[in-house]
Amino acid sequence: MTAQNDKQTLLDELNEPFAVSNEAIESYRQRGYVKLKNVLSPDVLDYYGNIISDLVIQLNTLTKPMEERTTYERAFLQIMNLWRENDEVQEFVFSRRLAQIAADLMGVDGVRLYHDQALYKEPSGGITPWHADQFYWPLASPKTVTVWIPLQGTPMNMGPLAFAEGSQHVEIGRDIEISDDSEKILSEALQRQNFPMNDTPFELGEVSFHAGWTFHRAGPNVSDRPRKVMTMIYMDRDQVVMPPRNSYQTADWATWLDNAPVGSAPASALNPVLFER
Ligand SMILES: O=C(O)CCC(=O)C(=O)O
Repeated sequence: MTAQNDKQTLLDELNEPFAVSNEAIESYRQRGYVKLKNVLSPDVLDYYGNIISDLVIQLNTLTKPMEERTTYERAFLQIMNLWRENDEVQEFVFSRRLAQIAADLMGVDGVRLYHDQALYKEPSGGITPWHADQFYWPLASPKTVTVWIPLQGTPMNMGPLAFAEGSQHVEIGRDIEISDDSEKILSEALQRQNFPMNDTPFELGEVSFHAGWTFHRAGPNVSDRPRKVMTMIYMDRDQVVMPPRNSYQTADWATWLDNAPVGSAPASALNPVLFER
């Protein structure tokens, strides 16, 4: 096989359909997340993972020692919208397969990209405190979902993503940013309400999808390897921009939605439709 054929095989895999079972869809809707095995092959993860890692190293500006960082900074290196930096990363982020799964889970006819982000938890990196992502987004409907793609198998000592099952259904803690406070307040509130927690390893090729209002966290990385993760955030194609409710949403509106008019669909070049039926 030529290198060109090899590359085409990887691209085909990224764009071919993936059958999502009714059970997985039902589980996502009830629990607010789902973990799916064998969504991407080791070859795809290796090829695109290397390109993403090179870009993370190139673009990262967070170099101060762990002891001097805030809780948020200790959680991960966070590099956003890599698709705009590199054509091959764009191929990965624009995967029709992943966007189709997002559409199936949300039960919508099409999805747009909100933004992508690499989240690299370094060895000795700290916890990711409990939070819900949609606190940061000026989006009217809860039809948002993040795919969390570990670029290596992720055992417990690397800090896999963990979920409070069903927590998207209750309106607690929707005004709390990621912080020591969010960890304390939310872990107490979630325990009080008896949400079961799913905190389990990820096999290579396994990914999770979690809804914008599902509370999630991750443990520290106590291994000697970086926990490399790529994520894409999708929204319903017909999602509507709402007036920002906090300073983070004001910033997100400009950065990720190109200040699309309130009340309209976020339809600028920053938010391409990645899948449509
Ligand atoms: O990777 C992590 O530790 C946190 C990920 C997360 O919060 C997210 O993708 O929404």
